[in-house]
Amino acid sequence: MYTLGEFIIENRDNFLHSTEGLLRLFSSIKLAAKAIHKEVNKAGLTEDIIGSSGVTNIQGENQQKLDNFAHKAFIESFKSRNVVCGIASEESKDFIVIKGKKENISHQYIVLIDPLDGSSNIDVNVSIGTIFSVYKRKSTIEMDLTIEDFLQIGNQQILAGYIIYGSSTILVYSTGNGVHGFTLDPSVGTFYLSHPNLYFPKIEKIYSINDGNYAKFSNGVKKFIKYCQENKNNRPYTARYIGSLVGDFHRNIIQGGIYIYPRTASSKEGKLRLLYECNPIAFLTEQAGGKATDGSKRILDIVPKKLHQRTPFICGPIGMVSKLEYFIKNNDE
Ligand code: AHM
Ligand code: MG
Repeated sequence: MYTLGEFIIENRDNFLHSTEGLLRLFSSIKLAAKAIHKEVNKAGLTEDIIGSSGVTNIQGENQQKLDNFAHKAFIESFKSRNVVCGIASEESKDFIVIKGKKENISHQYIVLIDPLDGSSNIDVNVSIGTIFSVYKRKSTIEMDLTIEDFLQIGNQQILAGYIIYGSSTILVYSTGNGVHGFTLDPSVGTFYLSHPNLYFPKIEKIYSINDGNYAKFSNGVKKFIKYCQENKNNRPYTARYIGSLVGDFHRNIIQGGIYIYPRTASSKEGKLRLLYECNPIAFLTEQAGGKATDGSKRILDIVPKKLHQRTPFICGPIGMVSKLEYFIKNNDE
């Protein structure tokens, strides 16, 4: 039974940056994840968790109480470990600067985070998650942070991952050497290695898309859905959609499937956020032998222009994603 900490130390040669920094980052992430795990498990018992906080967030969406709790839990946890110098969160308009001791070389990481993804699922006991992404700061340690420290291209990520609060709580991450999952044993509060080397399986059987938006999809996307539904040559596709990116992705990486949130007639930029959701999931996708694009461009090559930028998002096994790109290219462009 490998703990997450033991695994990091054992595999330290695979991480090109400071092992101490990585351990501190995970110390913060684990602490906040455990606090959220505990709150999620009380949902329904206390008024503090269920429902809206009454605030509209920067995304123009109704912020849930747990969104707010998760945002604060991660900020406080990162502040306490002297490893992160700046955070941008899906829940806050501007980036947050964390002052640290200047001489500490570990104190140079930038975190981009969606503290509670899939929040429409909180009140109905369906899986939700946290998605995180880590970069080295671009400015020197003597300078103030600038927006350029946060608007980095996805292929510069040094760590990306998610925590799924589902039937169990699982932390999945990659530092660029495969994708590994650790399950929380709540009785001892420890994450143990449970899913080493996650990789999209050869058999592709799932497509995940909110087809309630069907009328607003482009012809290419509509044709791909029909392609998945037709039973030619015994193609085995089935549809599964939770409405929680972390939950949908976690299932798809284990069982083999594509996740699609395309642009629609009413949302030309799509719905998902490039920096907090798409880049980290794209990083994991590629590390697991898959492909992540916006329909034609690799997600990890997109140059971000603003913090809360949205993008159409497709990720999954190479064959399925390439097929969808083919339909888009031949019907929409
Ligand atoms: P959120 O960050 O506000 O929770 O929104 C992101 C979520 C994703 O987890 C999910 O895949 C998608 O929004 C679902 O959107 P929809 O309800 O339009 O299908
Ligand atoms: Mg989200």
